[in-house]
Amino acid sequence: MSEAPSTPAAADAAGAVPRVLSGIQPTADSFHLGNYLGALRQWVSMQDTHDAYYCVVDLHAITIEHDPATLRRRTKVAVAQLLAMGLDPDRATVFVQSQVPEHAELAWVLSCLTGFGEAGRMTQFKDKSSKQGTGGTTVGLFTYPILQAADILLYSPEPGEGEGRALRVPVGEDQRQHLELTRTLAQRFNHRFGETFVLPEAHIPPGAAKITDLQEPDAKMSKSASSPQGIIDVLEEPGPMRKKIMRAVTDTGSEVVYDEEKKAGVTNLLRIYSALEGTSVADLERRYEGAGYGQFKKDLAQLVLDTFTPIRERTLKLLDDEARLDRVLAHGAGRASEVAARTMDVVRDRVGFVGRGS
Ligand code: AQP
Repeated sequence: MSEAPSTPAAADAAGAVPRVLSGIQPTADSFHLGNYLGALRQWVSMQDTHDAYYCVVDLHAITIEHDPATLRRRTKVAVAQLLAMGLDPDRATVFVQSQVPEHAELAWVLSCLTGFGEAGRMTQFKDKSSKQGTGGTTVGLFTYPILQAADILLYSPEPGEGEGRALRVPVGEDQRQHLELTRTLAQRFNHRFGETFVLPEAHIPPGAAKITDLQEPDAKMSKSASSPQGIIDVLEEPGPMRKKIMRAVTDTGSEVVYDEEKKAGVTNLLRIYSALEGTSVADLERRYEGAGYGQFKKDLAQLVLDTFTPIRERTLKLLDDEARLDRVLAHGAGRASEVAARTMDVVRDRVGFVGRGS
């Protein structure tokens, strides 16, 4: 692994390379189709055009009850999947959040700038806490979006060097509100302590921003909330994967047409098909006119299998070489730490903390 990205990222009109930062939780034994289409596919393509930082956010994963050995295993499986999907540790900085302690430090500073009511308005917190119940809801779950803001702003292009540089965040639609909070906190910090953070921009893919549950097409496909029949895992065996798609909820009709209100199930499948194949929904509707749901689902299942089988095989191979994964992570943590440490030096100074050497 070389120290600098081996493929130069494309510069913008001002000659600066835009930066990209995103994270994913290691909260399941596999990522799912929603993660892939809503976020991860963009991570891979953006490594060629951006100065890319991608992290597995294990600090976020402990906001709900967890088992230490499971978390450790899932973190490794997450990294292996990211590499198997095409992330190249020479072109993108791939790292684990807890290996860069500045994430937690900046989160504390930002939490002291966040209103209690402001944090309480986050809809993801409301959804997740209502499922956990009062007893199971932690303060960490409440402050989750503030840690996410820290994840992003730590990689804000440097003051001085950073002028004109963008900070992009590829995420699904569900993260839009958290991104807005991040922008608000960046603005608040800049206003109180001087220009420090670039305001990040959400990069939400049109069409695939919200993939829904195969059994409950009005709900988001989710690692923690979907039933096994409602979710397509990237690492799923071909047989069950095909069956789930064939059994996906549709309506009583037979026409393959896009209608969010009346045909939420078929609409979700059309979105998936369109995103995976790169064909417009209108073209798919024409292709399947009069064909019925059976043929449509069969072809979609094949498309999903063709996409995920090579990723699954590469992931399993990567997991056989733990030493290599550890080397990738050490390399990624080193590169991420350089940027994070520089940002925190500025933040500590601006906030008024006394430096060690002074
Ligand atoms: N259904 C989805 N459609 C499109 N994008 C999605 N993402 C998640 N679900 C969908 C995007 O995947 C990225 C990583 O998500 P995360 O692991 O940080 O947690 P999440 O957003 O809360 O996703 P899950 O699967 O529902 O995880 P759990 O159950 O652990 O909370 C994000 O960019 C997200 O937008």
